[in-house]
Amino acid sequence: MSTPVELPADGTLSAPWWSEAVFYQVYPRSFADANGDGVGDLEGVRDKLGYLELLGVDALWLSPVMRSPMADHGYDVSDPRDIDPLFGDLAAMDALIEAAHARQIKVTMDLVPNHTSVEHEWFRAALRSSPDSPERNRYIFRDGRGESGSEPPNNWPSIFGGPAWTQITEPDGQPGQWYLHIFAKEQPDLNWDNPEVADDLAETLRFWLDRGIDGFRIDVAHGMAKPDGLPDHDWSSNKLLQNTDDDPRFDNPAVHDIHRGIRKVLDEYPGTMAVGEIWVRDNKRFADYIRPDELHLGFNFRLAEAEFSAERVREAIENSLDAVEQVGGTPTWTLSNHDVEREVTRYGGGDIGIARARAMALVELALPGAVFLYNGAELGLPNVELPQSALQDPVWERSGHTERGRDGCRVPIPWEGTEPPFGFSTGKASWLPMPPEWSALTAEAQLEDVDSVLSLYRAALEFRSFHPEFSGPGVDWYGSPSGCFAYRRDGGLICALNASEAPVSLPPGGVLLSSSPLVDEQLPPNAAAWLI
Ligand code: ISL
Repeated sequence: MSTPVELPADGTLSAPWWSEAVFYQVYPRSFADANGDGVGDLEGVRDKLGYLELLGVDALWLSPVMRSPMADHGYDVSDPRDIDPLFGDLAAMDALIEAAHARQIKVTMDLVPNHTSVEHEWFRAALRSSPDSPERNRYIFRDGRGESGSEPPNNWPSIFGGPAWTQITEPDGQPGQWYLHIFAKEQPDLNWDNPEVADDLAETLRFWLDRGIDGFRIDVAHGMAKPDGLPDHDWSSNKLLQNTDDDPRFDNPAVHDIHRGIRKVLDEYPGTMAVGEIWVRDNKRFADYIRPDELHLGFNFRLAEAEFSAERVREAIENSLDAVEQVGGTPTWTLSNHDVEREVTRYGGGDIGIARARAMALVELALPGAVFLYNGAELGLPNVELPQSALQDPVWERSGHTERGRDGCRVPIPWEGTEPPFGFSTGKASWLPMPPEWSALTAEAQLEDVDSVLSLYRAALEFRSFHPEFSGPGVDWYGSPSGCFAYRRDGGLICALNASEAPVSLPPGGVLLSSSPLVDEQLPPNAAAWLI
């Protein structure tokens, strides 16, 4: 892997900020609620910048805050160039950007180019217009199959369950054409063969870049382009919320021109960046998205998918490094986000889940490249088993109540105090209920406890940004006992993981940090350590 370089004004070579940044994903609904309506907002985020500075993150990624009827909690955008009143207004966004920059924290935001909301003015115009109109041509409308057109145009399912097509009623009151929605029916897919769509995205990019945004996370970056003729597919092994590499809904070759277009605009704003959400497993095909003229970073989900085993985690790391090496790109690491089960729960829950999540935080933060933390990971929050009556993810309804969806990882952040909503809201309630036992996990309680998950993260982030041992793109593996691994960075940092059931000796070196206390100078099971 080669580290990308950029030439600053003084002529010295340095790596761009994003290439080793720690990004912190704020899920705005769940982060901090300043106006007391039970839903987080932009002012809430601004209030917590001191905490984020203390934690030591370099940049924020805000999940969507644009205008939206919230059918998919903001991933259904009705106006990409405005802030939804639930979260504030443009002035609140400007104030957040300014305040974050004053603390040297960059601000990046989600961009949702694959689809809009059904409430977007384009979609409303499409419904009012005739089948062959330019208004319809901004989306993917087709006539239905069967004699009366009453069958969907092809057999594609939606990622969230049910068919990927919905039939509309034409302006004359007759059953009419069908539109494609890979996600919920409230999220019609845009027609990326229509140049108007790309022009509009460029306008949106410039709109936010002109306001000082430092970059974008591109939602479903492997989506957008669709195959000619929208062919039927054999879906017998299809699973909800998942796609495979042969899935015709994703990773079609024309997508790369779309990313080149995005990159062109970003290049007009030096120092800005884009990271794609890319669910593509083949390394070569994944790497294509981060070629020098496409996206700067691509989310790699292998680490988030790997079970807690030295073999699986090492495989995930080697695979990810191999992928980016093909194009001289930068690795991107993440253990969780707003779509997946939180790592504490994934690794077994309870004390063992926390121990393993602490260990994996050190494994992740020692790697070369960019790291994305999901809000609450630094507090060791588990997934929450919510009562059915509380579930809000569209997946719950669309799956006919067979798939609970993603609300369990979206429960608001406990900030302080002993009772829900734990300072999350200035009001009495939170949009999802918070477990009473989270009183032990509040940021306030953890800040004072040197052994807390939060203290571990703070120490790790500080070492990572100030120790030269974390430099260089290379990762060399040591021979290790079974169930363990150790790797060394070019700069000299060693990271050792013990996922076996017995304590193990550490490689030679001074211990900088360990996720659990050493026992007789040995690394206990479910722990990791940094040495120099
Ligand atoms: O296909 C998948 C994984 O193999 C899906 O998980 C899919 O790519 C993913 O759900 C896309 O997620 C993003 O777009 C969705 C939104 O609901 C998610 O929250 C967002 O992260 C639709 O905009």
